[in-house]
Amino acid sequence: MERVLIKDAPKHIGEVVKLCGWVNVRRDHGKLVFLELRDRTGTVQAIILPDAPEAIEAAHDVRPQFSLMVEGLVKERPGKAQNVEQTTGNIEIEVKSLSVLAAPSVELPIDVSQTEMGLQLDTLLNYRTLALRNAKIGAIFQIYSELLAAYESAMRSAGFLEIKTPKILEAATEGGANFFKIDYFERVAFLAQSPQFYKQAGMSAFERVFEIGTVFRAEPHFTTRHVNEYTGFDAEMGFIESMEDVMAALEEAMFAMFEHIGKTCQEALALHEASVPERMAIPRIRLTEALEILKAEYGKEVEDQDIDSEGERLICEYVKKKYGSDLVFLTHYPTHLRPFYSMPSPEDPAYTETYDLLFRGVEIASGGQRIHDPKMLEEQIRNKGLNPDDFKDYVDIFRFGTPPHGGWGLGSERIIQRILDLGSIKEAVLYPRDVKRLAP
Ligand code: AMO
Repeated sequence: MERVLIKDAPKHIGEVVKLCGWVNVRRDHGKLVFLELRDRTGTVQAIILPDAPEAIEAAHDVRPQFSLMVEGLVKERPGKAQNVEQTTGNIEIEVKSLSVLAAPSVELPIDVSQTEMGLQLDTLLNYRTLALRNAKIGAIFQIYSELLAAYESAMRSAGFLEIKTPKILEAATEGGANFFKIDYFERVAFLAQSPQFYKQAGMSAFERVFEIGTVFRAEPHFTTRHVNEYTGFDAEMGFIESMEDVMAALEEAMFAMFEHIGKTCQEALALHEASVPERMAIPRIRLTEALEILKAEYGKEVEDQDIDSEGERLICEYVKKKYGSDLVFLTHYPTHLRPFYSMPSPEDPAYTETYDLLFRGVEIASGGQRIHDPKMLEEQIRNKGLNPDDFKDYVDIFRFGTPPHGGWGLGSERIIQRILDLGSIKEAVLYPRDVKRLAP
């Protein structure tokens, strides 16, 4: 007999079908045994009646998380209203035979059958492989899978070529100290802090490129929005007139992703009581103006002309109230806060043609226009106290003739975190890495 998926079982009322799955819950009522069975498509109730003694016998030791194969009659559950579309919730499987494919060989450390497990994040991460079988945790990764598909599809539709760039590098890309050094045969190498240089090189050949790739950051802090390994959604595009073109492309990609998730993940979103933002123009505010708003509206002062995480939360609150938008672009960051490759603003070189995109209180993307003139680039490298000789391969990209261009780096897990309002970004990473955690 061919296996039937649980979601298709309602099409087989009155027939005997074969199902495979995990036991979510077992309940015994007198001589009746009820099993909630789960496969990749859903859950269904299986019932073992006393008139199936072999099945009763086979089910004797069955407990949650056993992997089973059952054959049974698909029946409407008693009490179902007439003319209602059949779903797995209003059928049950009357088991005729049952075989155990695999049984846990240890006592289960956590019970994943309840939607709300009420456990600490650390416990859930310690038993991650089991915790992922929980419906609400599993839903995060169903949405994540759709996010990956949606970004790829949105970028391809907009004419971007998908590339994969190296993650073992000769030099650190983003400056600062948050890079990992590794032994590379006789030399030292660095794990990529971003695909910045290679995506610009890709753009110089293909005009529009995007990457879905691993990013490594040696963040020594414990925060709710940093991990040491994350997946970046990067993009770079050539022949731009200004960074406005780049923000428009990012805005389009964001709403394409939100709309796709809204359509394909209704059940998963409902489990988290979450929804995606409606399409609307994303407000753009200069950073200096945002800092004035913070002072005037919230009495908040900042240091170093920079906005901190509290400031980001408050400015999002303000934008939501004033414009009804869950997203906001903050633009024109001061030069001293941005990497050397950022294009200085033509009207005032103390500022840059760069932006951050904030979503429901948190920065999810950074980007801007880049310097494409090699002389200007070398000057900016020097201005940052760095040596142009250390960036020769990078500067060479621009010696071959490169159009005005820009792009973004978008943190994929932060998008999920903000859509679902997760307490920590780690909940949106399958096996997160932080200062203390390297396993599982
Ligand atoms: P930036 O360093 O701002 O910019 O990173 C881009 C986006 O990546 C996400 N992010 C992180 N997510 C989880 N854990 C971390 N430790 C972490 N660090 C960053 C954030 C952030 O907005 N090359 C530039 C981008 C560009 O200009 O194209 C860059 O890497 O969502």
